[in-house]
Amino acid sequence: MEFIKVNPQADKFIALIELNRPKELNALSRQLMIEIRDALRELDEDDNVRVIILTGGEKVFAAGADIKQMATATAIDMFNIDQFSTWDQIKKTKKPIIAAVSGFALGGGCELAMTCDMIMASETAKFGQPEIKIGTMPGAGGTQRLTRAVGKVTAMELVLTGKFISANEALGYGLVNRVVPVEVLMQETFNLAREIAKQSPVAIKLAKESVNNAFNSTLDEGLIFERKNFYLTFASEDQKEGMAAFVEKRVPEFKGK
Ligand code: DAK
Repeated sequence: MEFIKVNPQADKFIALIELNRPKELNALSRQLMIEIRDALRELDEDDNVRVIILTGGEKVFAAGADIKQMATATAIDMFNIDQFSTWDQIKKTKKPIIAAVSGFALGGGCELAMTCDMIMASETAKFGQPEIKIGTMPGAGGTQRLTRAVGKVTAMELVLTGKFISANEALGYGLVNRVVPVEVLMQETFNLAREIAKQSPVAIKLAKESVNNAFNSTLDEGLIFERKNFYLTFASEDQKEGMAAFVEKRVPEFKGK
């Protein structure tokens, strides 16, 4: 891996992916996105991983797709390069992914954070979809995920002006889970990951799938989907263990089975 660092056991059941292209402000080159895709595939299959944290480090999350790489591309070049396979893998990952965002999360960087399941932000985080300023528009879900997260008028303003918002504004709009001082961002992100990692991995994956399904279905369809996944948890050893532990007043030991 040239542009990311991966630690599959950064903590018990928690993997860490760190973007590592500091001179280019973690611009999301094609190679970097391929590395993220490959890392996520592996971590999703690793039984010792239950939660994945994705960060860009303290200075910057990611300043967007690599503009230098895209600048002279034709529409057909963009069409032929199957960039979406990398983005689709993030979406397909069954385990929860938490983005830890410090500094700029712009364009594809903001889209990358939004493709994750939760976003922890430092006070220095800045979010934006500035593609409009370079003559294009969001292409990796910005118009869709941002709109669902913050609502139409705010998404419209951000997408049409390209302006950046602060971490606290993002919190107000419901784009991020929490804003914390930069020095404790990773600590707080790991705390959140640990809370999730101690639950049943089977139930976590089914619950994640159900929440995400809310965006693709009517309420009635979503409720049916939820119900099926709820039933499915009763096929797991973890559900038996969780409920037995409650009755026996002890801490459950989930195995992901
Ligand atoms: N791409 C390539 N290089 C970048 C970059 C980027 N997005 N952002 C920064 N850099 C490079 C700069 O060129 C500079 O390199 P050198 O000149 O030193 O060689 C270095 O990083 C430091 O940047 P600055 O000197 O500009 O640093 P400042 O602190 O002055 O400014 C900034 C920071 C983040 C405000 C500024 O760099 C900036 O505005 N960057 C561009 C932000 C932006 O427009 N982002 C959106 C890009 S378009 C898709 C998937 C994704 C996308 C589209 C389609 N498909 C799957 C089809 C996404 C598109 C985008 O994200």
